Amino acid sequence: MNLNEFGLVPEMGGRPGIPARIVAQHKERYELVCQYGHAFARLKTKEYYAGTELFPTVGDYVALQYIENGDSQILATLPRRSFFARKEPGPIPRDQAVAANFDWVFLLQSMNQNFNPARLERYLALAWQSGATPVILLTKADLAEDPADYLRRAAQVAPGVELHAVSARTGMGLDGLSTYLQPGKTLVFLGSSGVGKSSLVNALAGEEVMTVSGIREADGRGRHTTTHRQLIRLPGGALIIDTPGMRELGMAEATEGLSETFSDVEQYLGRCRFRDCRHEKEPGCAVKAAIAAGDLDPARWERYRKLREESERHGRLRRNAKCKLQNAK
Ligand SMILES: Nc1nc2c(ncn2[C@@H]2O[C@H](COP(=O)(O)OP(=O)(O)OP(=O)(O)O)[C@@H](O)[C@H]2O)c(=O)[nH]1
Ligand SMILES: [Mg+2]
Repeated sequence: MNLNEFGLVPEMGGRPGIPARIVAQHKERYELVCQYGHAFARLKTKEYYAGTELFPTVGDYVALQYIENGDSQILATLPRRSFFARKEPGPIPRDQAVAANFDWVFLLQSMNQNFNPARLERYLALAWQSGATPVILLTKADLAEDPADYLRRAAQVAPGVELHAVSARTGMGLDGLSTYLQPGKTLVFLGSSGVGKSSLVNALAGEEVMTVSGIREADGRGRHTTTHRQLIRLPGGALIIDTPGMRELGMAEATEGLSETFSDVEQYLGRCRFRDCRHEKEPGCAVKAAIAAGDLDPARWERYRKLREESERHGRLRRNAKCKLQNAK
């Protein structure tokens, strides 16, 4: 098998072993592709548990010691060109890499109760931070009386981001995705359970590669059908990472991602009379002036402020936790 069919393989940088790409993770066992085809592997514990290597995630390229009759061994994680991280759910201030080495982050929301522009802002900040380009897909367009209205409301919180209305059921809007679905390019699908991520993978693949199941009628929520991340190669050669719907998307540190997402808001920062303006009651505040003039939506300003606080807080806690660990050594 030619590994280039699974994307652009990075340099091995003199590492031992052969390159491979992770297509799925099942607890401690990884499924991957390499020049010999599909294989299963486990981490070489010495390197990984000594803390010198980043734990691989789906989409990662790794250096592999191939073993023909049994599990191969993952020796190292090769440098990533993009990765999507969120704050790991739970009390420990750690980041969790959801997927790696993709060209586009597709953020999916469906045209029903799931649609939520504030949640979209949160996803966008982390998506821009990933190093790849976000694209918004508003799914289940067949259910909406007026899909253009959803597109308009999403565009208000996503300046400069490409938006598409699609339906896996009718095929509407799928042609518009062909610019992204190029051979060797990788896309990751992210969004709540039930928005139709796997249905869209199936529609694009032209066959049922992922299991799909109905949403709960009462509140429109999904049933967490997809339980592990999976990299799928479409017949045309594009690669999609399908992910399980996320229950919560905790902010990782995303300073650049927030700047990109909220460039319309941040343009007012640094224009106040006082350099240390807190944008509360100070005279000459450019933010308050923009709100008063109707140029800046006060609700968007508040959401920006909250996300930034969350991002900075997580960064602080994470660094402190690291310092403590280092001191304890
Ligand atoms: N009407 C309509 N229903 C859709 C569409 N796409 C998906 N659905 C339905 O939405 C439900 C959930 O679809 P899935 O593809 O399993 O959703 P998912 O995002 O993969 O969910 P998780 O795997 O739980 O994260 C299923 O009943 C699908 O048939 C669409 O375009 N139109
Ligand atoms: Mg799914």
